[in-house]
Amino acid sequence: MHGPSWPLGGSTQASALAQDWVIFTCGALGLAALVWGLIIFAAIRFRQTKNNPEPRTQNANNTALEIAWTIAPLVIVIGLFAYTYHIEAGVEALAADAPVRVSVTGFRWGWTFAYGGGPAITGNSLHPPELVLPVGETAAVTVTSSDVIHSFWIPDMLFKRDAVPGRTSTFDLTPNRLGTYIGRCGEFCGLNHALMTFTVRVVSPEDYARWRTYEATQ
Ligand SMILES: [Cu+2]
Repeated sequence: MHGPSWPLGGSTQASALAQDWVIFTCGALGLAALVWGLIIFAAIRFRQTKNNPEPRTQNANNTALEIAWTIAPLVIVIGLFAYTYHIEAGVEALAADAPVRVSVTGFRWGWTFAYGGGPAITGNSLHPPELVLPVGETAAVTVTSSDVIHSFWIPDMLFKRDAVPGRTSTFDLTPNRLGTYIGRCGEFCGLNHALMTFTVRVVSPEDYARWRTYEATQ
């Protein structure tokens, strides 16, 4: 069972999002090193000593520097925005012919996973349901709710989508690691919100086909 961890992600979409996260984090660390480095350098280099009793000359302005430190952050922000936009466009893209189709319905307090032309798995807070997906295959997921707003959330897949009554929201999920993942409701929806869990079991395509056949006979 994978709990919250270093965000490797469990799907191709999550890997793309994790990559974005790493770029933001490395960028922030690089910038922090520059700022802290300059502060520490200035504090040591220009500190008051016996040989340097007076403060150095203070410069009121430096136009070239001011232009540089206005443009540099703008360039960084625009770059991060463009890169994130590119990543999210890929994450939000829908495959035309996803081999797996699942309709997710949230309700107080549980979930139903209905497979296109196949079984519908329902569970509640006492018996959380399990979503079974084949590894390496794209699942087209539609999310809705039958009462109040819930949110379909698999923390390790780095993805959350609101389940809004009267609306259907669609996204693709392509699991790329075998295992069992914890799922939760990510939107406070009432008394048993915290118990509104589910699991996602990512299996081989062969095991998935066997599971579908087994469910069909139940
Ligand atoms: Cu909920």
